[in-house]
Amino acid sequence: MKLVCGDRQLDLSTPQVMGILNATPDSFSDGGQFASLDAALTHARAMVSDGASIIDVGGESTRPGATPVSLQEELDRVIPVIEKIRSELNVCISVDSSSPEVFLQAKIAGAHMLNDVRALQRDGALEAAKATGLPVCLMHMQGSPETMQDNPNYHQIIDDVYDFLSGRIQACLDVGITKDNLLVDPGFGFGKTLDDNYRLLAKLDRFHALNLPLLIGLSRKSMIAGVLGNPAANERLAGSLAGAVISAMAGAHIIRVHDVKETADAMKVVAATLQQK
Ligand code: 9MG
Repeated sequence: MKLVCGDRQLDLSTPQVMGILNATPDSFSDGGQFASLDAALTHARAMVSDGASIIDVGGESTRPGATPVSLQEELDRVIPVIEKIRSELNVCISVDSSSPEVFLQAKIAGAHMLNDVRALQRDGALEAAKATGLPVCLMHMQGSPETMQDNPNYHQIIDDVYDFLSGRIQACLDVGITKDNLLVDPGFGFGKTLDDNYRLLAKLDRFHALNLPLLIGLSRKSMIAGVLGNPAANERLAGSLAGAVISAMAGAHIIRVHDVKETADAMKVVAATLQQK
């Protein structure tokens, strides 16, 4: 399976690692804009050298309880980082955003792919995504980051997430986005209880019926912490690797992570195993 991302192609026949690059002010502390840009580039370069084939650049925190940023703030955070990575590194760049204007400007800046945790539900998002011609990952979220963990509630988690993704795929097809430009993601941690998350993980293979590449992100999330006695974020590596391996063995194509080197090593073991199936 291949994914065409602008002028690049991603080979999805083995699980690919997407490295997380948060272009938020607290992520690259602060000797001014150029120091932050250099720090972002240094981080991106390290992730590429550690085995990431995609760098996901985001300027809005979507953690539970996070408050939204303005469009201008988001643009100011992500666009220079995308331009810098595009000019210096040979890697697929994804932009983690839900804003139509960010999609359009990110494409001009050199992004290869869109990653939308709101699955193109904002006004104008479907049309803007179509205009970019870039592949887009449609993620499931119940509610919004501000309140999504208050009281997650499903009739049947697997069917509900599946039906939501089916609906968003259809909405994309209706505006003329082609199926070969879509990926799906069940959205671990986005409006889900601990049980919901593990039910989704256990049944991940159900989502292959959508016939699209599957992206998953569970790195360092509360679903990992929740079964480990709530260690700090930087103490969740082993649990995150377990989740990545379970997902890739169930056929996930792209794994979105903080710890690229360790995950890339784990994915080599998964790939060697899957090759023998
Ligand atoms: C931006 N972001 C945070 N978590 C994510 C996840 O699980 N999947 C995707 N696609 N994006 C995410």
